[in-house]
Amino acid sequence: MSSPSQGRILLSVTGYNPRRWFELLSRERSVALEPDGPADPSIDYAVVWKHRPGVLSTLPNLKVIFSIGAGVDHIFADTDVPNVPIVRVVADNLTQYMTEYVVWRVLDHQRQGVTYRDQQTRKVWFEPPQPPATEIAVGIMGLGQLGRAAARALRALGFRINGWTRTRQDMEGVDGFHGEDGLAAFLARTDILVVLLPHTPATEGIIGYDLLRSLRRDNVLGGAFLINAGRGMLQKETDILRALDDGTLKEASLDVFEQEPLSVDSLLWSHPRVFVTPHAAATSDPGHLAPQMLAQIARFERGEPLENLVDRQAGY
Ligand code: NDP
Ligand code: OXD
Repeated sequence: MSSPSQGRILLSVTGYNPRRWFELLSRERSVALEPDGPADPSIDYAVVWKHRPGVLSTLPNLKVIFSIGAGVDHIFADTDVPNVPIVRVVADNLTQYMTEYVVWRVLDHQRQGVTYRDQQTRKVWFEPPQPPATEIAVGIMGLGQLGRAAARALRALGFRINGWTRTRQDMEGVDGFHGEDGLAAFLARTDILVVLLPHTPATEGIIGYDLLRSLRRDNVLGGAFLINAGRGMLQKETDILRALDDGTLKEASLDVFEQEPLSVDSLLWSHPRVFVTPHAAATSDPGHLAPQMLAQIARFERGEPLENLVDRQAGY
């Protein structure tokens, strides 16, 4: 139970109903949905998803910001974030969901789901060539918590794996590339591109026509494929449509979009070779994460270090 001496939590969420988070965090702490006035001294912690810009800088005693997601671009969208530690989500079940999503989409592209669904609507009984995983290279942009787990699962299925990171990362069974200098070589040997990067100033708009044009198209699958479950702001959707329509890309699976929800006017919805999901690849589960945040707060108050801290300089 909360006691009056304990710092309160501000729960600042837009875009969905935070009721479940409120219930779970309230089991141990007093939780506010808005500060009590312009300089509320009672709030020590903030738990946020797309919070109201400016609200955090009004809190004189704020000690830690907890992101409800693994990505923290929603926090830095506010240009006035106080200089306190930011903790992001790292959780086994989130990683598992993302691994399932990536494996699902890679296998659907490899095993020609688009072709078979089309054949079924036309009642066509035809087996196209089935290239094995061992002849297909999946290139993963971002080998962090999520990218590494996806790489391990795809590797176990026999796919060849390339990884692209900001700093050099060595991972067994993965051909590693890093930095701007490593990008061209990474793309040139990638058939299926999986994007699991954070959105930062350095990655914004990186998935454009020139990048897609650099993927390997002359391969056993007869073209290049894009899977983006990182962030929509990494991609230029007009470039993706152009690449699909001129054969630069064969198919795309997109979980994230420049604007969310995706506009009903977007041509991506009805493109026959695009698979759309509503930012649902790996959803933060409050039942799993709220206790984790409360445990971190308790450890922090005992003077122990916080885990899963964001590097403000790098932006993720
Ligand atoms: P991590 O911080 O663990 O990993 C990020 C990876 O991206 C690292 O390998 C990092 O390189 C690399 N990276 C960052 N900037 C650059 C750059 N400029 N150039 C090259 N590589 C770069 O993040 P997670 O794996 O936990 O999550 C990744 C992203 O997935 C999140 O930021 C979020 O946007 C997205 N996400 C989407 C969800 C969904 O449902 N669609 C759910 C959860 C997360 P290095 O190793 O050198 O640091
Ligand atoms: C996240 C997300 O960043 O849900 O965790 O996208």
